[in-house]
Amino acid sequence: MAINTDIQRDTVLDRQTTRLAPPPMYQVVLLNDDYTPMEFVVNVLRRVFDKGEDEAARIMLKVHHEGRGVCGVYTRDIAATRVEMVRHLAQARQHPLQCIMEPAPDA
Ligand code: TYC
Repeated sequence: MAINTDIQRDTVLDRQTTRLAPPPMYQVVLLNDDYTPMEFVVNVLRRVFDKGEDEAARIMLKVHHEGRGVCGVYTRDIAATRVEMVRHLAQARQHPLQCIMEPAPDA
C-alpha cells in the first residue's frame, strides 16, 4: 500500500503545478472625435459589442463627454477582432472613429 500512497501524492502535486492561470484580459475603448455621427457610434456598439439601445447610448454619451469609454473586456484575440470590426465599419463610411485595446486593470 506504500506504493499506492506515493502515486496519489504525485498525482495531486502534478495537478497543482499544471493548473492554468486565467488569461490576460483586454478592454476595448472607443475614443471621441468631432465628426463621427452619434447614431453611427450607437449602431457600432449594438452590432459589435451586443449592447442594447439604452446601454449603447449611455456608452456613446460617456465617450462624447469624457473623451473615451470602455465597450467591453475580452481575451486578447476577441478584443483584437472587435477593434478590427469597428475600424472596418468606420472606414467603410469614412468616419474617423478610433478604437483601441489596452490591458484591463486588475479586477
Ligand atoms: N463627438 C461626436 C459628435 O459630436 C460623437 C461621438 C461619440 C464620436 C463617441 C465618437 O467614440 C465617439 N458627433
